[in-house]
Amino acid sequence: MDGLAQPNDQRAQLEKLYGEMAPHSLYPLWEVLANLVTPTPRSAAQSHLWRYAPARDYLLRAGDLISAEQAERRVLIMENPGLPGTSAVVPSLYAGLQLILPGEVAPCHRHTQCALRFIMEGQGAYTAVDGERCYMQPFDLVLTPNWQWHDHGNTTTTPMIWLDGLDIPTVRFYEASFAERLEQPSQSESIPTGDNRHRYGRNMRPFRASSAERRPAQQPIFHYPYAEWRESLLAVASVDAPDAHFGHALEFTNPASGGPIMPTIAAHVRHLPAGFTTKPRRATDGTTFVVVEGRGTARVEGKEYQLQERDLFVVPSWHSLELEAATPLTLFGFSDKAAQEKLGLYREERG
Ligand code: 1HN
Repeated sequence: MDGLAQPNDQRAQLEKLYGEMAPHSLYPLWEVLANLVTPTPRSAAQSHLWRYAPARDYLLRAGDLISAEQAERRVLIMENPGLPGTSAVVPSLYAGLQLILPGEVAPCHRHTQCALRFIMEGQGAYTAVDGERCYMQPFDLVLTPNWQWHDHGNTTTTPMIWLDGLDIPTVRFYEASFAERLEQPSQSESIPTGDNRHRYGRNMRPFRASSAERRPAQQPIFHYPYAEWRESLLAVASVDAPDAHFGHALEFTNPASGGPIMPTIAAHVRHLPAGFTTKPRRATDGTTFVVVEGRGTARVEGKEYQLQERDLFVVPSWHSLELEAATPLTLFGFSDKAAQEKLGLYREERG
């Protein structure tokens, strides 16, 4: 054996080898290993703030140019500036702002992507999910679980705008997208409004899997009203000392599992008393936030964002977040923590 080539030769000979292998779809791991298996996460995503007022103006301009029916869904994608061309807010999730104008219908379809809606503005337009209409109020959380028929309609006199959060990039990654349209634009209303909450939402369920079952066993609830989560969060805040990293925080749960709201997406709300500053914390779930109430500052890896009501911002994986509340500050957030926990990947670090 002559041993390995000398350094000068080695590079040239390796390059020659790579050149000959590449047409055969073979590549050297040792050239890319350090980028494939990093000691800590290196997100390509960036932290970013979307001010609500200008986003709303663009959305209303789109409303003058294209109907909900024509667009199928009239949505401005909140694309992460570090992930151009991906329609992703973090690598696994999608976020967008959707507008439905008075009299409009966003036609009925279903798909394997699951969706949440967090209502930003308007009063009483509906989302129908598998035959049941849910009339939406600001800051309600509404789910459209995987493969459930859904359409939206606005029978009110004012525009309705909400945040859509979907696992589109996750489903794309797994190459598991299926979708279909219903022939008619709206599904028929076969179940009375509120039925999901009456049957499954009050720590009750139909007795012994009886004929009173209306919803899929794994996703019984799809409406989490603001009036209820706010009351809970403020009641907790009035008796507990704030957690150093979160303030006061409550997660939305799926009563079927006691776990996160959907298989891929988790969502929570948090409340910081006026003047409270959190200690820094980072986690592997990049999180998209909505400012529900109040003003404050978010510091993400040293970058400062001034927060106002209805602003939206994203904190990528393993980016340290500190929050400072100028007034009482309430945030909604969603992430892929649900999927990461199932895969044994979720980690956090508290500073
Ligand atoms: C969708 O079905 C909705 O139902 C919103 O409102 C946004 C983005 C991509 C694919 C499907 C909706 C969507 C979407």
